[in-house]
Amino acid sequence: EASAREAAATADTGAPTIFDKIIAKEIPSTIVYEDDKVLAFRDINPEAPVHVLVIPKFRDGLTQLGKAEARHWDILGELLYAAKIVAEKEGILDGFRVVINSGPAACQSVYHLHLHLLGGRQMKWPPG
Ligand code: DGP
Repeated sequence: EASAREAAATADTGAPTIFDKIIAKEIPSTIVYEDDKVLAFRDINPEAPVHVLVIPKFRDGLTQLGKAEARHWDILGELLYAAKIVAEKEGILDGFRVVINSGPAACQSVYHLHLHLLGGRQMKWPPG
């Protein structure tokens, strides 16, 4: 039986996404961290007390982790380090989780690479 989450998964068409509008501040979001390359904002559908999305401001073909190329090394590192900065700001350095859904089989629904930072509760393993 397909969950609503699985049903929301879409294909990677390379088209602009809602995250471009969030970066441009054309639609509102609750921003928790921003620098010249990275934006972090609260997920609209939180799965934990802290659920922040960390995204590159420039997509450069990086619709999903599965499309990463060597030229993306720097931004991939920036995203992971920004997740640590946000975890510290949110007071969850004692335990947090970072998730990247890549592609339809992982239920990716927005094709602009993003890292989910989750915490503020006891996380379980394995994930679904
Ligand atoms: P993923 O399955 O990894 O592609 O997750 C995409 C996430 O993006 C999902 O948890 C919900 C979130 N999201 C989608 N649209 C919006 C939006 O307009 N604003 C915010 N803050 N989050 C959004």
